[in-house]
Amino acid sequence: MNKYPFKLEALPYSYSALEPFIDQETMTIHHTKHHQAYVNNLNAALDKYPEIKNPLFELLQNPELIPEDIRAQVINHGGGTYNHNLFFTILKKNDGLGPKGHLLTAINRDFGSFDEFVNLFQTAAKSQFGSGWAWLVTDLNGNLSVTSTANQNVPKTGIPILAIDVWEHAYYLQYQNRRPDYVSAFSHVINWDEVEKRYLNR
Ligand code: MN3
Repeated sequence: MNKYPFKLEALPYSYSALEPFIDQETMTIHHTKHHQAYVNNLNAALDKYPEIKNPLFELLQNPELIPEDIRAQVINHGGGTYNHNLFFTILKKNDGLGPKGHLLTAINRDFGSFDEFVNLFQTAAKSQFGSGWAWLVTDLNGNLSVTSTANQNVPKTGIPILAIDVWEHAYYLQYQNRRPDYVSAFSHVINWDEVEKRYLNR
Protein backbone atom coordinates (compact mmCIF):
# COMPACT_ATOMS: atom_id res chain seq x y z
CA MET A 1 0.00 0.00 0.00
CA ASN A 2 2.93 2.32 0.56
CA LYS A 3 5.38 1.07 -2.07
CA TYR A 4 6.79 3.46 -4.64
CA PRO A 5 5.74 3.45 -7.40
CA PHE A 6 2.18 2.95 -6.19
CA LYS A 7 -0.03 0.19 -7.52
CA LEU A 8 -3.77 -0.24 -7.65
CA GLU A 9 -4.61 -2.69 -4.86
CA ALA A 10 -6.95 -5.52 -5.83
CA LEU A 11 -10.26 -5.50 -3.96
CA PRO A 12 -10.59 -8.21 -1.30
CA TYR A 13 -14.12 -8.99 -2.66
CA SER A 14 -15.95 -9.03 -5.99
CA TYR A 15 -17.38 -5.92 -7.64
CA SER A 16 -20.89 -7.21 -6.97
CA ALA A 17 -20.23 -8.13 -3.31
CA LEU A 18 -21.85 -5.00 -1.89
CA GLU A 19 -25.12 -5.22 -3.82
CA PRO A 20 -27.81 -4.07 -3.36
CA PHE A 21 -26.27 -1.26 -1.32
CA ILE A 22 -23.52 -0.33 -3.81
CA ASP A 23 -24.01 -1.70 -7.31
CA GLN A 24 -21.49 -3.62 -9.39
CA GLU A 25 -21.13 -0.99 -12.10
CA THR A 26 -20.36 1.77 -9.62
CA MET A 27 -17.77 -0.40 -7.86
CA THR A 28 -16.15 -1.43 -11.15
CA ILE A 29 -15.82 2.09 -12.50
CA HIS A 30 -14.84 3.52 -9.12
CA HIS A 31 -11.99 1.05 -8.70
CA THR A 32 -10.73 0.42 -12.24
CA LYS A 33 -11.14 3.97 -13.56
CA HIS A 34 -11.19 6.53 -10.74
CA HIS A 35 -8.87 4.84 -8.26
CA GLN A 36 -6.54 3.72 -11.06
CA ALA A 37 -6.34 7.28 -12.37
CA TYR A 38 -5.35 8.64 -8.95
CA VAL A 39 -2.59 6.04 -8.70
CA ASN A 40 -1.33 6.76 -12.22
CA ASN A 41 -1.35 10.52 -11.72
CA LEU A 42 0.39 10.23 -8.34
CA ASN A 43 3.17 8.13 -9.88
CA ALA A 44 3.51 10.58 -12.76
CA ALA A 45 3.89 13.48 -10.31
CA LEU A 46 6.47 11.64 -8.20
CA ASP A 47 8.47 10.54 -11.24
CA LYS A 48 10.55 13.73 -11.08
CA TYR A 49 11.56 13.12 -7.47
CA PRO A 50 12.74 9.51 -7.05
CA GLU A 51 14.33 10.47 -3.71
CA ILE A 52 10.91 10.91 -2.10
CA LYS A 53 10.11 7.72 -0.20
CA ASN A 54 8.05 9.02 2.74
CA PRO A 55 4.95 7.14 3.78
CA LEU A 56 2.24 8.64 1.58
CA PHE A 57 0.07 9.60 4.55
CA GLU A 58 2.97 11.56 6.07
CA LEU A 59 3.25 13.63 2.88
CA LEU A 60 -0.50 14.26 2.85
CA GLN A 61 -0.61 15.46 6.45
CA ASN A 62 2.61 17.48 6.00
CA PRO A 63 2.36 18.91 2.48
CA GLU A 64 5.33 21.22 3.15
CA LEU A 65 7.45 18.07 2.65
CA ILE A 66 6.29 17.89 -0.98
CA PRO A 67 8.23 19.91 -3.60
CA GLU A 68 6.13 22.90 -4.53
CA ASP A 69 5.84 22.12 -8.23
CA ILE A 70 4.12 18.78 -7.59
CA ARG A 71 2.41 19.62 -4.28
CA ALA A 72 -1.10 20.10 -5.63
CA GLN A 73 -0.86 16.93 -7.73
CA VAL A 74 0.31 14.86 -4.75
CA ILE A 75 -2.36 16.30 -2.47
CA ASN A 76 -5.07 15.54 -5.04
CA HIS A 77 -3.90 12.25 -6.53
CA GLY A 78 -1.95 10.99 -3.52
CA GLY A 79 -5.00 11.80 -1.43
CA GLY A 80 -7.13 9.96 -3.96
CA THR A 81 -4.80 6.96 -3.78
CA TYR A 82 -4.62 6.86 0.02
CA ASN A 83 -8.31 7.56 0.60
CA HIS A 84 -9.52 4.89 -1.81
CA ASN A 85 -7.07 2.33 -0.40
CA LEU A 86 -8.74 2.93 2.97
CA PHE A 87 -12.28 3.15 1.60
CA PHE A 88 -12.19 -0.06 -0.42
CA THR A 89 -10.67 -2.11 2.40
CA ILE A 90 -13.24 -1.17 5.05
CA LEU A 91 -16.19 -2.27 2.90
CA LYS A 92 -18.04 -5.54 3.38
CA LYS A 93 -21.71 -6.39 3.66
CA ASN A 94 -22.19 -6.63 7.42
CA ASP A 95 -24.57 -8.37 9.83
CA GLY A 96 -26.15 -5.12 11.00
CA LEU A 97 -24.88 -5.54 14.55
CA GLY A 98 -22.33 -2.72 14.34
CA PRO A 99 -18.89 -2.58 15.95
CA LYS A 100 -17.82 -4.76 18.88
CA GLY A 101 -15.05 -4.98 21.42
CA HIS A 102 -12.56 -2.17 22.01
CA LEU A 103 -13.92 -0.07 19.17
CA LEU A 104 -17.48 -0.19 20.50
CA THR A 105 -16.23 0.72 23.99
CA ALA A 106 -14.39 3.74 22.56
CA ILE A 107 -17.39 4.80 20.44
CA ASN A 108 -19.67 4.67 23.50
CA ARG A 109 -17.14 6.62 25.54
CA ASP A 110 -16.45 9.34 22.94
CA PHE A 111 -19.88 9.76 21.31
CA GLY A 112 -22.25 8.61 24.07
CA SER A 113 -23.68 5.74 22.00
CA PHE A 114 -23.29 3.98 18.67
CA ASP A 115 -26.49 5.64 17.42
CA GLU A 116 -25.07 9.05 18.26
CA PHE A 117 -21.89 8.21 16.35
CA VAL A 118 -23.94 7.11 13.32
CA ASN A 119 -25.88 10.36 13.48
CA LEU A 120 -22.69 12.46 13.56
CA PHE A 121 -20.98 10.48 10.82
CA GLN A 122 -24.00 10.54 8.51
CA THR A 123 -24.56 14.24 9.11
CA ALA A 124 -20.92 14.94 8.24
CA ALA A 125 -21.28 12.89 5.04
CA LYS A 126 -24.55 14.49 3.98
CA SER A 127 -23.51 18.06 4.74
CA GLN A 128 -20.07 18.02 3.10
CA PHE A 129 -20.66 20.54 0.31
CA GLY A 130 -19.54 19.24 -3.06
CA SER A 131 -16.97 16.47 -3.37
CA GLY A 132 -15.22 15.13 -0.31
CA TRP A 133 -15.15 12.62 2.49
CA ALA A 134 -16.47 12.02 5.99
CA TRP A 135 -14.21 10.27 8.47
CA LEU A 136 -13.92 8.47 11.75
CA VAL A 137 -10.49 9.36 13.09
CA THR A 138 -8.51 8.19 16.10
CA ASP A 139 -5.62 9.94 17.82
CA LEU A 140 -2.64 7.96 19.10
CA ASN A 141 -4.33 7.56 22.49
CA GLY A 142 -7.45 6.04 20.93
CA ASN A 143 -9.71 9.08 21.24
CA LEU A 144 -12.22 9.13 18.40
CA SER A 145 -13.68 12.01 16.41
CA VAL A 146 -15.77 12.57 13.28
CA THR A 147 -14.78 15.06 10.64
CA SER A 148 -15.15 15.78 6.95
CA THR A 149 -12.83 17.12 4.28
CA ALA A 150 -13.21 18.57 0.79
CA ASN A 151 -11.80 17.08 -2.42
CA GLN A 152 -9.24 14.34 -1.68
CA ASN A 153 -7.86 16.03 1.43
CA VAL A 154 -7.10 13.83 4.44
CA PRO A 155 -7.90 14.92 8.00
CA LYS A 156 -5.20 17.32 9.21
CA THR A 157 -4.58 15.35 12.42
CA GLY A 158 -5.23 11.84 13.64
CA ILE A 159 -5.41 8.52 11.85
CA PRO A 160 -8.47 7.73 9.70
CA ILE A 161 -10.02 4.33 10.44
CA LEU A 162 -13.31 4.69 8.52
CA ALA A 163 -14.18 6.82 5.51
CA ILE A 164 -17.14 7.40 3.23
CA ASP A 165 -16.52 8.80 -0.23
CA VAL A 166 -19.18 11.40 -1.05
CA TRP A 167 -17.86 12.32 -4.50
CA GLU A 168 -20.73 11.82 -6.93
CA HIS A 169 -18.73 9.12 -8.74
CA ALA A 170 -19.17 6.98 -5.58
CA TYR A 171 -22.97 6.86 -5.84
CA TYR A 172 -24.44 8.72 -8.80
CA LEU A 173 -25.14 5.76 -11.11
CA GLN A 174 -27.31 4.11 -8.46
CA TYR A 175 -28.54 6.96 -6.30
CA GLN A 176 -28.32 9.99 -8.65
CA ASN A 177 -28.86 13.12 -6.52
CA ARG A 178 -29.98 11.14 -3.46
CA ARG A 179 -26.77 11.32 -1.43
CA PRO A 180 -28.67 10.77 1.87
CA ASP A 181 -29.91 7.39 0.58
CA TYR A 182 -26.36 6.35 -0.30
CA VAL A 183 -25.13 7.52 3.11
CA SER A 184 -27.85 5.47 4.85
CA ALA A 185 -27.12 2.40 2.71
CA PHE A 186 -23.42 2.71 3.54
CA SER A 187 -24.19 1.52 7.11
CA HIS A 188 -24.79 -1.94 5.64
CA VAL A 189 -21.36 -2.20 4.03
CA ILE A 190 -18.97 -1.16 6.80
CA ASN A 191 -16.51 -3.91 7.72
CA TRP A 192 -16.40 -3.21 11.45
CA ASP A 193 -13.77 -5.90 12.10
CA GLU A 194 -11.43 -4.11 9.70
CA VAL A 195 -12.20 -0.72 11.26
CA GLU A 196 -11.44 -2.12 14.72
CA LYS A 197 -8.20 -3.63 13.42
CA ARG A 198 -7.14 -0.20 12.21
CA TYR A 199 -8.19 1.29 15.54
CA LEU A 200 -6.05 -1.20 17.46
CA ASN A 201 -3.08 -0.75 15.09
CA ARG A 202 -3.09 3.06 15.35
MN1 MN3 B 1 -13.95 7.98 -5.09
